[in-house]
Amino acid sequence: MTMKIESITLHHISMPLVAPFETSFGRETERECIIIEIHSEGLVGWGECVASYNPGYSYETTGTAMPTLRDFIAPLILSKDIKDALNFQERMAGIRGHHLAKAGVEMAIWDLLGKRGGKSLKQLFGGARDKVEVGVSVGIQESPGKLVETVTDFVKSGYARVKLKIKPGKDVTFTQAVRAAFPDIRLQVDANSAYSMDDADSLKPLDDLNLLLIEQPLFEDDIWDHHKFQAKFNTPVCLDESIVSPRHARYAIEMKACKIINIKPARLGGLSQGIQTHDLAQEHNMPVWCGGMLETGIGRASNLALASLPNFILPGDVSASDRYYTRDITHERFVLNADSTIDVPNKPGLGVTIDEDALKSYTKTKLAIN
Ligand code: OSB
Ligand code: MG
Repeated sequence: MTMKIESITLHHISMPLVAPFETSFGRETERECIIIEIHSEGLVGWGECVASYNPGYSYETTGTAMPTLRDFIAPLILSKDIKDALNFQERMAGIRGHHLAKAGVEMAIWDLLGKRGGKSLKQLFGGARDKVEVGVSVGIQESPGKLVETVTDFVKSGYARVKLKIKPGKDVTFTQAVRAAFPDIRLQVDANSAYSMDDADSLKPLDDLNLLLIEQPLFEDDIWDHHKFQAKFNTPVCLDESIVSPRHARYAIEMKACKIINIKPARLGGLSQGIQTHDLAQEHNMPVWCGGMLETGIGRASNLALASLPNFILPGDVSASDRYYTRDITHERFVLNADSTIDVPNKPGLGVTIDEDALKSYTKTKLAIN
């Protein structure tokens, strides 16, 4: 069977979030991304490039991903027979970086592979569960009181694990307030690289709050200082930004820079790279969990399939659709079960169908390449 790529269409979209989302690198009220539509031999595959409008999380933006996809990635696969994700990765070897752009295309290829073979992504990956444990990532709030209120709403709606975004000045007292209000909840924090080693002592009170983990306290390209940070803390350090390939995961493991890894397949360069990182961590008895990038239903379906793998031991940042969007671009909406889980899609490919009217209404630019 062949899988000749006939056309690639890029949909640069912007969707209003149900509530603003603030991290140490900025505040978003709209979420931008690029939806990738690939036609091949009578089938349509969909993918999501999670680059956002500014380079706060990653150097890639929707603005850099559009020409990278058009001028460099698409020409390497158009009219070609793409056998599988590894064959796609081999073709990308000459393009340095741009993982978010590559990952969006790889996702669409997986969707096509699944649809062609009548298998869900979970089946293709060898997933071990039909539902995955999830939590909610709570943006920075103006005061500890406001944060406790916001967390209370999420706990009431059923989230059994809460992640708090922190930044200098809005860290220890904010986290202490939530811990005091919820003595038993599974709680963790994410700094998105807002600190340096000089701040480690001021963050030390976090070590008394029984947190699951402290995510990416230091620079986005650092591994070694995270080793020094981890040595000072009992709470496990979890790396997000710093792990940009399975190779970086190995560096972090060998350097003892973290005890947990946040897997975002996009940051690693694609779902295949996420799976490799999962397998490597598993060999070293290091738990992983699935991070999120405020995905649409397309990327959410992909994350759920990935998180069905056995070493995704901690709950993922894969919340229900209504936590992000009033109207999504997939007909399917993901709902939170009473046990703080979300069902893994089980239809062929990603297992979602596109609401073309919604997609059109959010589109800023559409570019067909063939
Ligand atoms: O660091 O995990 C992060 C969103 C955008 C960029 C970076 C991060 C996040 C989140 C959101 O935490 C997680 C979600 O999709 O719910
Ligand atoms: Mg993070």
